Amino acid sequence: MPNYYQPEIETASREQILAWQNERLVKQVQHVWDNVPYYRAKMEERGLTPADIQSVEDLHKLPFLTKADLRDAYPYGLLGKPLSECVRIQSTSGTTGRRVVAFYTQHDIDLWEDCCARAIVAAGGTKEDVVQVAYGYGLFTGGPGLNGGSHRVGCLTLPMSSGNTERQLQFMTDLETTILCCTPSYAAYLGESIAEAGLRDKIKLKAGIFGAEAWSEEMRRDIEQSLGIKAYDIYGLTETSGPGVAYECSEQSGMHINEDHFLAEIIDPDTGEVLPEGSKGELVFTALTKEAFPLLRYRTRDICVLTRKPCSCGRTHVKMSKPMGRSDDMLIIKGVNVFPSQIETVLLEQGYPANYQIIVDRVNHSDTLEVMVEMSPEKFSDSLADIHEEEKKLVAALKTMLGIYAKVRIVSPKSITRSEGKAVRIIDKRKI
Ligand code: DLL
Repeated sequence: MPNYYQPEIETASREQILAWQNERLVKQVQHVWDNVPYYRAKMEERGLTPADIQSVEDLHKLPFLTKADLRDAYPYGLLGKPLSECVRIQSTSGTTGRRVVAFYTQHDIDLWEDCCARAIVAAGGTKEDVVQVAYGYGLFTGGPGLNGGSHRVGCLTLPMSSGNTERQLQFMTDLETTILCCTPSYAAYLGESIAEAGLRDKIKLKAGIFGAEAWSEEMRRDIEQSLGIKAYDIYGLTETSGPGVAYECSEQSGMHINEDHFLAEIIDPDTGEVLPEGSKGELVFTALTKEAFPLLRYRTRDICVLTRKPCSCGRTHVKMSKPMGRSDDMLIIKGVNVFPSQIETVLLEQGYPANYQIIVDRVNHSDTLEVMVEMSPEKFSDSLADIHEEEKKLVAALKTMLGIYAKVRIVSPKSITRSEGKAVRIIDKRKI
């Protein structure tokens, strides 16, 4: 039995989970009312007091928080504990506007690491494992989160951070790493590098825990093949601690949300209306146990579906689908909604690697979409006629998926820059 499986929590009955959530929500709303004037003012605007929130049923009455609120309240406006009780910050990689800074008490860090430990155990991790953490360390939550979780499980933890691929492979082979944690795009790159270096026989990996960016089922299959592992998804965001809000189990059909800590809702992104279970919409989280950064009804912008279908692993916590893109990542091209994940699905289905870029521009007042993808070594051809034929096939497949024309450019292998963290896949020149 793995030493960090928590069946009393992870397989608790729905009634038990609801009882925890009701009790914790009431307590958390009081905590926020007493300590976060920014949110208290939002509640007062609606004529609400903590007495109006008696259970999860009342959650919908509370106002939302958005990234704009985090920016308004930057840096200390949403803090729920005195600074003297905070021991850490983490921050988003945000490229525009002010960064989002999240705060942690020691208690918050302990709970965060518990959540990451559950993810490692769900991927088959035990204290016998050697875990290579190749997410970035520092302000990004990936490295510190999985590092903490790995310690809790008792694994030998390699705090590699991202990059320096040669050194990653050396440690992976010398120390016989069994579990790899990094972004899926970096995992794919490591897979390529292992094949190139002829190291496949020396790799002892059995599992990978990959997240922080969108990745398709086709990409999962490619990574599983190239690394000879089972690849598990993990989800989270800085605002709610970091990785470990939700994670995949052996069934690999959605990620169990740690519902004892995070209360999830799905809303219509346009109206804010709460949608019934099984609907596709924007994921909203209420942190039930966080002290220093206790966000209530935080809009993630991630679009997904929640399901309570029984899971073969025995866990009872609700599952979220892979995010189907972010409502703010969705491209609107000639009035048509295009999610980058749809393009990735077509490319991988047609036998191309996940090394691609989407370039959007506006020419003569009309939007243009171009997809640049690397030729896979198996399809390598010097013949321009062959390449042109292949491009035509891709144009047709993309048209079927998206309903609009996309120009396709097949480029030589290795010509698109590899990513060690989150991949940059979209270049929207309309915004530049
Ligand atoms: O990416 C935390 C994390 C680190 C998650 C390591 C998993 C592993 P942020 O930098 O704040 O935090 O970015 C959060 O990344 O709102 C999603 O849009 C996206 N994201 C995170 N995990 C996944 C995933 C970390 N498994 C934002 N699939 C989120 C798709 C993901 N998108």
